[in-house]
Amino acid sequence: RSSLKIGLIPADGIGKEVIPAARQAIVALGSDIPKPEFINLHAGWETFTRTGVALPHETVEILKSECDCALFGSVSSPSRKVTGYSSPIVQLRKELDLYANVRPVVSVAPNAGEQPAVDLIVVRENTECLYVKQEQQIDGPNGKEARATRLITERASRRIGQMAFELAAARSRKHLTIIHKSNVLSITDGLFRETVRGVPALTGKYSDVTIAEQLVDSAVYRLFREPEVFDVMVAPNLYGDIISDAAAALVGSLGLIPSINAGDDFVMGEPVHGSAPDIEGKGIANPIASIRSAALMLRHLGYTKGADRLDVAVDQVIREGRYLTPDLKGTSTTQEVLDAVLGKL
Ligand code: NAD
Ligand code: K
Ligand code: MN
Repeated sequence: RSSLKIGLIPADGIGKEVIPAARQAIVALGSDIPKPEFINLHAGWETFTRTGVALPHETVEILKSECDCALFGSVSSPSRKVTGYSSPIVQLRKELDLYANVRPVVSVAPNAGEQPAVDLIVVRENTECLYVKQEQQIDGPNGKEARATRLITERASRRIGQMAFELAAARSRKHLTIIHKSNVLSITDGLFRETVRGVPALTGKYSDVTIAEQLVDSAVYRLFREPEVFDVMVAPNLYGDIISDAAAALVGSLGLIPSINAGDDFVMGEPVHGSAPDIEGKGIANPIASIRSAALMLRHLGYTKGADRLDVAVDQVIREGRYLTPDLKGTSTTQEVLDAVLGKL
């Protein structure tokens, strides 16, 4: 590639503050990556209130036809049902078949010599489970009655399982924990568990990866008690969402945790956090999750050197502790943290 076309979808709230920061960090990589070209794209609640569409057709088309990859910020989704509105991030993951949400959670030790206590990756299935959003409400004998469909397929479980084994095999501990609740949901979670377990036999690979299982509730408990037991965790969509937010608390802030939404043909970096209405517009959102998401995206595309440089710069800034946003008990602004990172780059 002579250039790298990156779609930017800041969307709502602090997404508009942190995605521009990630863009500047990418630009600072210079010749360590192909020359970046950015394409600004719309999506989100604000787009919906302005145009009546949360995910414009044009955004999807440009991502598919022109972009090599993308960075997504965060959307504000109302908790009540709004006719015609559907979360664009959930839709985008489906449209681009970004079936894996990969979320590394790593604590940065206060000094470089110490081993981090938390060093895990949550691999979340990204296209089904309760997030197929097939909900209905009827008037029944007990008043209103609401139901939701929870979809688990062999195909989606197999490919997310394979991605998880692949990631586990590349790590030093090579340990995979399957998260489920098949003691209660024996058919749906049972299928997920069996299918993931079947990946080594099916592929004839990953014999060096050790496999464990943990029910989702006790997995959260264990995560708080002894996070060091986990290496790679693979989970259906909803459990993966919850577990990765919980893991974020262990390392200090959601503002640190990056992710990629990855498929076979496309990758989209995205901070795990939402639009944070409580701090929106104050200029104090932590840009690190987005900068790290850019690093993950570049790493996924094979630009290891650029990715490493971003991660090292961020690690240095966190360890020094001079420029930290309020979520990390600091007093710095988004811009000051970005400047500190750019200084290291
Ligand atoms: P949130 O992640 O937006 O915020 C949770 C808490 O973490 C808040 O106190 C917030 O200030 C803090 N926080 C999050 N990111 C931060 C950052 N970068 N720097 C400093 N502090 C940060 O979650 P929420 O409050 O439950 O949701 C707010 C909105 O975001 C909702 O509309 C929700 O639907 C949406 N949301 C979107 C996504 C997404 O875009 N994929 C994900 C989660 C939530
Ligand atoms: K987000
Ligand atoms: Mn979430």
